[in-house]
Amino acid sequence: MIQLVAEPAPIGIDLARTALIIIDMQRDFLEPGGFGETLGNDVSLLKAAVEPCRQVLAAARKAGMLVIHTREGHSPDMHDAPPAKVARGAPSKRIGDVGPMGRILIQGEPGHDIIPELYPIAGEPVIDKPGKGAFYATNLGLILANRSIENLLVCGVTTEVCVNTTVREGNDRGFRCIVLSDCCGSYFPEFHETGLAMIKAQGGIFGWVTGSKKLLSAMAA
Ligand code: TIU
Repeated sequence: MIQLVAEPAPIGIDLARTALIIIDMQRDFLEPGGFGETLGNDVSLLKAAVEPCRQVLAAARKAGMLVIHTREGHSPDMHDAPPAKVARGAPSKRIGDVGPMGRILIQGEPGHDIIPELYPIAGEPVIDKPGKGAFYATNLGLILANRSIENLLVCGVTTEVCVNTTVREGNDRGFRCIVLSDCCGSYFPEFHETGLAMIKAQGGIFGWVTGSKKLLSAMAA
């Protein structure tokens, strides 16, 4: 058990029943020329989350925790891509179009892959998800059940989109979701702050929020 300083309240967690889940730290969201940029975003805003994430990933590996990575994207035939998702908005390139990192948000393309700093190692499940939430149309719930996981430490991008959706899904499934604020990022700083505030409001309506330094010092104690 470790005792974590968190908001709205401290929480004790058993690391053997805790998974680190790193959401969509893909080149398509973090590097120029990918999906994030096609939507009109400044992708450099997500960079600050990389180093804290890397430190938490190293600590989780050292502690022998279950580490799960997710990637948002679609199969090359795009049968799993809802037309409403592909057609929406006025992006410079749509999902499936060819960009500098290959086809936008398509599995197997360079842009779909996880950034080198956080690259998965052997034994770490990588969940390919067609939606925002990591539970939707994936086997994440099965993987967590098979390892008797009760708590999720959540990192990744973007705070108000795929992180928030996954936390809400996890909360409804009974997981204690603890979001590491500096390990998440958004193209909209105000959405990052509000996204975290929504999770921890009302006594932690969706979960807890803490920072990587608080987690790392609790794990070292
Ligand atoms: N992973 C994720 O958050 N997908 C998005 O599309 N996010 C945006 O903020 N656009």
